[in-house]
Amino acid sequence: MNNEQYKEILQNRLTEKRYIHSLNVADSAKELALIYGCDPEKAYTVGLVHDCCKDEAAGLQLSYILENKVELTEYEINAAKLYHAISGRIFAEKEFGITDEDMLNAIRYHTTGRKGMSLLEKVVFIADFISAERDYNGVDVMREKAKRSLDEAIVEGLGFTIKDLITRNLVIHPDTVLAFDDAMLNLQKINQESK
Ligand code: DGI
Ligand code: FE
Ligand code: FE
Repeated sequence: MNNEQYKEILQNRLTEKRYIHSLNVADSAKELALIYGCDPEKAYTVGLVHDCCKDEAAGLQLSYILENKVELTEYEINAAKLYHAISGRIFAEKEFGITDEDMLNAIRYHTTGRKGMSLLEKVVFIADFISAERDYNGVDVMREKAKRSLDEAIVEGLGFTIKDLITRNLVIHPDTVLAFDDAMLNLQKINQESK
């Protein structure tokens, strides 16, 4: 299947708002891929499909995940917002025919991030924060950091997410913490070298 076919399916699966978000994340991911040197076409496609299950009811996503023999950890079961990354990865493989492991991982980890993310995973993770329609307080800083360093942008973005989760009394997934620390350690290594 090609991007045009994905778009047709997504337009039917997603609200208009989320469909526009998906097109914008695809554009941002391609732009970042060109800056940081990973495959721009893979980045565009992953950006396009990354939220393919997000507008499905949580209960349906959960049964789809379990039907496909994916086990949820205790950190995931009560965090319905995390389901769409897991169900989306399954859908992308089964319905979109995507087989590239790196692309599938970029979908799977686009919400939490994880330790040791590939370049493509980082690019998609950050593209989701800076897509054209995003207008939260601090999006300009995120856009600047995204151009300068993916690790800096990850620390900024996850710092924002983690603070927000704490304020809302929600479970912070271990992958979220590990992604933050991993990016922070990378930055500290770079700072040490320049001392
Ligand atoms: O799907 P999008 O809205 O474009 O963005 P996303 O996939 O990054 O999802 C953001 C949501 O995920 C937001 O409501 C916060 C939630 N989230 C991200 N990391 C964690 C989390 N929720 C919990 N409980 N724990 C996390 O670690
Ligand atoms: Fe998402
Ligand atoms: Fe998204």
